[in-house]
Amino acid sequence: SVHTRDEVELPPPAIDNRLTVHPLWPEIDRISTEQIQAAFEGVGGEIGWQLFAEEGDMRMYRREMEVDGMVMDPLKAMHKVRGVSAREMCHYFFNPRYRYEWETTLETMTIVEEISSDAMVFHQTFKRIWPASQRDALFWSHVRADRDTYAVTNHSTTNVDYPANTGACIRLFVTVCLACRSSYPAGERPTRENVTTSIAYCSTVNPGGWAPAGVLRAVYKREYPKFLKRFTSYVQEQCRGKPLAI
Ligand code: 18C
Repeated sequence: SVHTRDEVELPPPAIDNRLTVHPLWPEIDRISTEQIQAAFEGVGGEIGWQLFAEEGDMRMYRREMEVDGMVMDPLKAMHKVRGVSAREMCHYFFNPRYRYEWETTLETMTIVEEISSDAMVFHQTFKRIWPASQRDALFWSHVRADRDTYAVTNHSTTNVDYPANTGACIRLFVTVCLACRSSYPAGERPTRENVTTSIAYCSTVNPGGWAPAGVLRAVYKREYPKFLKRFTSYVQEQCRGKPLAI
């Protein structure tokens, strides 16, 4: 075959038929559609969004939100990355083969179910932050092309084989969307040299149980910029010298 292993495993341009017959499909489709639509909506001037980190083309905003005394600040980040496509970005974010290489909060990752080429269920445990209990998460992950956008949506789910709050971990709940759009000069062919990808990353994490607000907001402020910078430069490194996949 003329395809490399990476090329055949890139996110498919259309929804995999195996996903559309899965019991989770209606939820996966609804939440992914909502998340992708909201991802590139502006934060500038909107009430409540505050800029908390800025570096080069990266801007991170949060909205302070507490529910029953628990911090659940939604986060929205915008970034621009040169030399990689939206599809490549999403490939590295979705595919578990690369996760330990860029995800620094991770302790363990288990594939719970491989639904289709574009959807999986994961169980993850995270590094413990003193003085809070360790956290885990169980979530589906779905990658799709939606008009000019490639996006990965992750959202918490349940599974009888992975019950919450039975061991050392407290289950947290997460909704994450990484939405990406490529652009290149009009009239030119896209290449590694002229392509730029705009990224919108949105995340809401419900800690699931008590966590000191001050510690949590400090972790949040440190870890989100670290994640986005590390992940985007990881993808740039991985793609260097490889043919561009649009
Ligand atoms: O989106 C990201 N990663 C994806 C693939 O893993 C996936 C993951 C989502 C889970 C995000 C929740 C991570 C919680 C981590 C808690 C422990 C951190 C320890 C770090 C110390 C070295 O979608 C990238 C995710 C980037 C995560 C940034 C950190 C967000 C912190 C939010 C608060 C979490 C509350 C946990 C309670 C801790 C008590 C103080």
